[in-house]
Amino acid sequence: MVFTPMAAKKAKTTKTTKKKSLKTKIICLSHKEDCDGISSAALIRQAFGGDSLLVDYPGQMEALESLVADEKLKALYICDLGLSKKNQDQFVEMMGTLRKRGVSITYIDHHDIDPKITKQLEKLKVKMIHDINECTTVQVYNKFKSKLTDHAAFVAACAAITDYMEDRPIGSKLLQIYDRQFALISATVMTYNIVGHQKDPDYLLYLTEELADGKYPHEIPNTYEFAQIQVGKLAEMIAKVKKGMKTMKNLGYMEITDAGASGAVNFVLGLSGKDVGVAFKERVDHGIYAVSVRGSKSCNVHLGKIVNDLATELGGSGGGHDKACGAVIPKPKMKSFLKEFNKKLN
Ligand SMILES: [Mn+2]
Repeated sequence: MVFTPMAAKKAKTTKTTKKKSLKTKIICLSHKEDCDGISSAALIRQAFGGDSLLVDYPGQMEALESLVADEKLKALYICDLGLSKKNQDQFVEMMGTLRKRGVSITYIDHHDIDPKITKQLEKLKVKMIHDINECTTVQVYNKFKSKLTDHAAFVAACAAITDYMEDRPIGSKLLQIYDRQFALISATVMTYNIVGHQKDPDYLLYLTEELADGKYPHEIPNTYEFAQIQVGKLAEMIAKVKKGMKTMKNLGYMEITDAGASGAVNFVLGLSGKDVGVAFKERVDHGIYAVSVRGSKSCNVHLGKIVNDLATELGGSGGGHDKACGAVIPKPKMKSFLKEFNKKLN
């Protein structure tokens, strides 16, 4: 533009509207630890563009704080991140701050949620897409399929498999489109790449982008080789769990030092012969334990709800599904957690 006094005047008068148009950012905050979270972020990216912000449960509120401070934020999608008694009120407060600024918010999830919190979020006009019977990606697909490619159905089917929800009404229909073995191996390879790259945020973003671009896991370089290495580590884990696992009356448990707790927990469950398995790993820099919990098919209590209550009582946080959940427990309280959890399972 030629700079004339006229243009300068015009620029001045449009200053207020210019400030408004500074709000340009579209962000998807999603769960980085599993296929459902990464796949949700990929489909939101395909449908709406924008950037993905991938977090784990301990990092969830910190990331939200940075978003609350971001004046450029225009639209926020929050995927596959369940709330707990510890953080739900602060979450509502943050959503209130963002809504006051006119940020459009969509919350998509399938974890157990306090009905009181749902009501408060709905009152703030947060768009709630919440169904405990379908994984998050399947819900994202179902809601926004008009903006998505056919490949997105495949990504959603993979997420359903890894969240043990491929037998649900919508999830099972999506899986039927594909050869079952093809979907299973793709979902599994994707999972091993996600789990093995938890400390590599750039890779997780790259994976999200490739999925959003319509790539299959086998088209992304080295995914199968990487999965093979992860499988080898898991085989070593079986031997370690056999040796190091301990039991109480109602659960098996083990402290993990050299791998993720979530990779070991299914072995603790299976090899202990109990209906509940617990694996935990210290986060040295945070003074906490990251805890993973799994229940067997015959476990008939809602583990996510029990863990949410108990973790909150002990000054931590937690929650999740009936047979798969997690918690963050302050280091000195870990023994009490195991003892009390065992009691509550009676
Ligand atoms: Mn999920």
